[in-house]
Amino acid sequence: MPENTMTDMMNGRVGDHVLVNGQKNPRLAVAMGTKRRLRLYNATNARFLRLAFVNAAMTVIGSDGGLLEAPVAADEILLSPAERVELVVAFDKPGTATLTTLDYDRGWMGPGRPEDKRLALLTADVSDTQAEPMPPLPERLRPIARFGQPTVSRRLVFTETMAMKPTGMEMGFLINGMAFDMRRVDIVARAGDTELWETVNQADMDHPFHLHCTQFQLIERERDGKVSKPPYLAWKGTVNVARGETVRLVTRQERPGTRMYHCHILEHEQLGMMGVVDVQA
Ligand SMILES: [Cu+2]
Repeated sequence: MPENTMTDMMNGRVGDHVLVNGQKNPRLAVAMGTKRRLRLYNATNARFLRLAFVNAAMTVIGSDGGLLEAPVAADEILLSPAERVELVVAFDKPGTATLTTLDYDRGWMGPGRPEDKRLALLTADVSDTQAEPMPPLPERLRPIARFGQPTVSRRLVFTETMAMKPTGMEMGFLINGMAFDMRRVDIVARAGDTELWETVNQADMDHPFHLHCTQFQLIERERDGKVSKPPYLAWKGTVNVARGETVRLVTRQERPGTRMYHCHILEHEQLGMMGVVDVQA
């Protein structure tokens, strides 16, 4: 494999092809009226996938952390690196139905922004023979417990720096002005405490934020003073914090020990965008 270029270091390395289960645009044969449950996991290093299904209807039934409370119809889904979503796709029209990408600007830096729209990821050939009728989705999938009032709040500010080093320009990706240091504890938390984490992206690129050893619930997003609530309650392990955006989430660590939180783009995490939380009993 060739070494990372400067563009790879800045944006996170993006491959030339997007594969689904190791194949380029694999085909699926289904009868008209079929519903299929698809689990999508963005396992790319740094490609943001804004997904749509042409000629098939998507219903979201799960997130990173399992089932939602109820199914939610979706025209498009933004899946940042490491995010997951679980869908039921209804193939009701004969012909081809394609899982495709729409344009999404994640704040690409420098030249060589890859073409991100109209990539055919998966194609279904829908026959005109009617499938056996399928049962409707249940109205309720499972309850999701809401957190109580947080007793601790934290603020994590993401920034990018560029410095001239003897080896050339070097990017830095920082949380609260600091690059990752394995020997430093950034946050001391107590097991069982409900915590509000405010992640503030003051950088020029989106950063998919991941927290280890637990899950969280998204509370709200804020941009230019405008607050928006998420369309549904879900357990999450990774959330995209878009450039210029503040994302508030609530979480609780149950197990004592030290662990990391970080941007899930490997180059960003390697160049500093990671911290240590020490959870005490
Ligand atoms: Cu990042």
